[in-house]
Amino acid sequence: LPEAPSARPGPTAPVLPPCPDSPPGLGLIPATVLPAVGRLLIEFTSPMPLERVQRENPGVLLGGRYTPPDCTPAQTVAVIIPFRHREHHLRYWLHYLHPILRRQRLRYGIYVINQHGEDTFNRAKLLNVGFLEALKEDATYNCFIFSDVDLVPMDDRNLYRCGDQPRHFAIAMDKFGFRLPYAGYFGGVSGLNKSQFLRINGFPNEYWGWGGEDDDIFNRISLAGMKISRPDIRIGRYRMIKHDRDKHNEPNPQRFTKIQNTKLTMKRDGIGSVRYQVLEVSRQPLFTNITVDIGRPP
Ligand code: UDH
Repeated sequence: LPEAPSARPGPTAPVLPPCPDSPPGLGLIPATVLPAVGRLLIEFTSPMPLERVQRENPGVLLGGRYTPPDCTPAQTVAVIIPFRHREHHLRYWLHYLHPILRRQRLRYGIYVINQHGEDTFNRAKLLNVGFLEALKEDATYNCFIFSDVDLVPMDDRNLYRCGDQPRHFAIAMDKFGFRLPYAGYFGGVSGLNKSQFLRINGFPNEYWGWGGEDDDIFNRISLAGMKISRPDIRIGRYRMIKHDRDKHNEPNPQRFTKIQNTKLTMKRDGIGSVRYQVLEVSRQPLFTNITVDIGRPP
């Protein structure tokens, strides 16, 4: 009988070379031979059916996992998305990001951390949950990219990888006129490796509602003696999907005083103190959905 093909590489399987530092083919409009323009065409007009995204990304495995077929990546990247009631944004995000991440030759998984219920939203706490739950799924994750669901990079040379300092990716958003809104801005899309994340005790759990948590994270990084690394301003460009303010994510009036106290709070409030209950883990074709009860503001 012919031997059944094995999913696991046997002892004779070829050893793939390491993935390149600068993956070839980036900066080109996909599937064309136009000269390298760097920019991708990003628009959010017609609705994006998930079946189409699935069809166009056959290499992506259940749960939104991908491994390059032709090389061995240095890192394993968990992309963590804080989420509630943004299904149509998620479809665009998956449509644009899967091809970009594949072209970047990353080994990655996509984790949508869905806040259960209708209590006040808490972005940073969801990101802490994403860090822990991704590691439960795969202990080899060593790079964590935290991305809002409505932000799509306009240039595929903005590599979703971690480096020797925490990385801020979304530095030139359309809504801010393609500039940093202020020097210490760390919102939108950011990335830390496992040891950088643990060094700052993860993210704060006590920012309920909109705003401040990204500044608190910036403070944690500075207080830990690290520096933010950023791409070139011409490369770190993003389109944001336009939306109205969400329900139950009103601006947090405490944010201004809270960010004055990071030095005190970061020791007790963070990845070491996060309490939550996972209600469901569901492996979809293009992402893993984790629905979680994170409680409510005191
Ligand atoms: N998010 C959700 N659901 C929510 C709230 C937030 O999924 O109900 C997530 C989502 O990933 C989003 C991120 O948290 O991208 C950040 O929240 P946000 O988009 O509300 O923050 P942003 O600063 O917008 O992008 C603020 C409101 C802008 C109103 C503009 C009206 N023209």
